[in-house]
Amino acid sequence: MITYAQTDAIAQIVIDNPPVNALGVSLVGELLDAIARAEQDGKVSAILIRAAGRLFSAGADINEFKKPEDAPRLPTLIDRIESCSKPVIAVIHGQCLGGGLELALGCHYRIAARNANLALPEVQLGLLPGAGGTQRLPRLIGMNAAINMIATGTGVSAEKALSLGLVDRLADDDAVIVEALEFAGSLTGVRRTCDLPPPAIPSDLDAHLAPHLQSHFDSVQACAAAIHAAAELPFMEGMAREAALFEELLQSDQARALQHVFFAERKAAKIEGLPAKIERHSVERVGVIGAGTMGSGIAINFLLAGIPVTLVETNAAPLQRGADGIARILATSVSKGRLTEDQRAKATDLLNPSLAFDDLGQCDLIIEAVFEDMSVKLDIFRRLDALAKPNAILASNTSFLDINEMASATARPEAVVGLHFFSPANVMKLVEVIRGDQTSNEVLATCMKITQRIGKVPVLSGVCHGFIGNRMLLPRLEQAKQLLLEGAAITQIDEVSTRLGLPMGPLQMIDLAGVDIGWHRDVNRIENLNDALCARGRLGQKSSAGYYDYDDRRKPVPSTEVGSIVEQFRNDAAIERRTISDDEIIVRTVYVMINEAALILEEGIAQRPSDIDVVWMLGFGWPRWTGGPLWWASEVGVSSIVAGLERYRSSFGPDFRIASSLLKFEADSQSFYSRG
Ligand code: 3H9
Repeated sequence: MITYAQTDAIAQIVIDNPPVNALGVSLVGELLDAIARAEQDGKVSAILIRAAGRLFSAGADINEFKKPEDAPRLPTLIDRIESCSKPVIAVIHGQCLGGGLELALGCHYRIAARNANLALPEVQLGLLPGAGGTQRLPRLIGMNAAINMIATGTGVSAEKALSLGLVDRLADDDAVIVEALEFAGSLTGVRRTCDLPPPAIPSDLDAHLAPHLQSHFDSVQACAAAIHAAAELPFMEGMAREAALFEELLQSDQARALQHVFFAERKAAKIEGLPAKIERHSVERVGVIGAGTMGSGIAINFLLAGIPVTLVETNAAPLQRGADGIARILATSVSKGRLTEDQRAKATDLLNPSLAFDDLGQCDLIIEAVFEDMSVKLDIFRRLDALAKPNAILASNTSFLDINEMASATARPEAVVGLHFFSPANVMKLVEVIRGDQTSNEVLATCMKITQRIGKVPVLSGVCHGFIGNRMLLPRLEQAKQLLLEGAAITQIDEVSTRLGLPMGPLQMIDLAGVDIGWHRDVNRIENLNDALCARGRLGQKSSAGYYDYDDRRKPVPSTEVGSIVEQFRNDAAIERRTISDDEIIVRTVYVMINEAALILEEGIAQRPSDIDVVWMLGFGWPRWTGGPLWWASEVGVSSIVAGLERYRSSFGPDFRIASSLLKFEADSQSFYSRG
């Protein structure tokens, strides 16, 4: 796990623990031994700590937080490195994260390759840097810069690290070891971060902290407390304060939830039962059919990943609008500093807008993103079958429609798959990869890989109406409208969700998506509340009016007009208005989703509960600090969920049934997750 070598008078300790050089207990033990060996060796004048592979270290091993107390601990190792009598130099390349950066901070000097990224992302795991990071970093780079890194987990480039004083030297990627050896040879003494004076408290500290402290993450508050300790307490006392805060966070519900999220997002891309060695198709060129908001957003992902895109439309005007939209989004990214001008230019060059359907014949992956009409989709798949390359993957971005039916329009159903992006497709991280009855393993494996390559988190779903995410959404939206008719206020319904941490309630979500989805505009038929709103021109945020009125800044304000529409509907349907409790709203708009998720799992539509958590966190903004809907449901307790659903059973309509798996969990005192 580590190798030890000596070049002239320089000892080289190399961390070699693939895939990410996590600093687990046994590695820490080996490093302690190696430092002792180098210190005792009279022929060694300085010590390099570097790493094999593509990165320096991802930090402490997250799987090992539950290891017994007497195991060799990272803080002990780092203190040992810092107290070493010979100069110790960290040689950093690639990612240097969490405990990995803390180890580097314990070294006396740091040299970084230009490709390095240095970060303390513990806060995102519900933790704080617990191996001295909160005490050493502020001493090195000052309070405000340290707060930015520690309280947000945001990384800094090697160049920025140099300007902050976080590293002492930069080197080209392939020269960093040679330069580190030279640097080590020139050093005559040690320089310990713990000996630096405490950081000065800046006059604008409170203003600087304020935005961070609004976070829902308890870890952010703890980070702020630890950084304060760095300024106010002697080093050793600050370390003790950090350790106590770390222990407290480690036991917290949020930390367990956020670590669940970390592993859930990585597990989601894995398909159960797939052979370990599977041949993936190569994807050199992508075709996108439809240059609307969705198609353009999808195209941007591939362009930014360096993959050429043929964007096809039937008419020149929408094609031009799509290309202009893409250009606008790329330019905005440059102005916001998210993209360099060079990256923008390269992405733009890779776009080929076309009116010729036949151009898709060059593409390895073709994604249709036209409107949700099965007959249009069937026609597209028939035409694609006739012209696409033999190995091409034919994908639909449908949100609801049947992938198997589309596959049946081709003579190659094994090549047909769903790739359901979420809007805005260039921003949202989620892609549901829909497995049709005959989709081949090779096609699925390729889709998992290519969606990861464009920076997305793919989740496998079987075919059903709405797949995983939207299927859970539908009963939630139905119940929200029904609750409105029964007497709940619009704001009351939505606030139950926002209090849970969701970015918006169900009625705000209808406004965002468009009240007119499913509206029979041509016949102006009014069958439900949404239709009635549409008939008054209240189409949602896009018309500045839906369930709410919206001002210029899209702030939702309750609408009196909607109140009277609801009133009229209530009277027509002879529904008696009553007082509705928040408890009822949570059961009918949230517990009902948990029930749907249980059915989704029973039917094998989702592979595992954690995939459902990922879909709702990344597709719908479910709060990460609660671990996703099913992690949250396990915390609430399945028996409470079942009892709630029983209590309001009559509200859910005649076809409603409580998932048998929920009833079994209740009977066995189990849940979606077993608690360790
Ligand atoms: C810490 O340091 C606490 C200290 O302050 C105090 C201690 C007292 N541990 O993401 P990938 C696994 S807390 C264990 O797909 P990439 C990951 O699960 C730590 N395992 O690769 C996956 O496993 P599998 C603070 C880890 O190239 C495999 O490695 N550090 C760890 O897309 C590949 O990962 C962080 O929060 C870990 N620390 O991204 C950094 N990290 O193959 C967390 C990864 O079975 N890590 N694995 O699915 C990352 O951000 C990314 O993994 C990284 C690589 C950028 C490094």
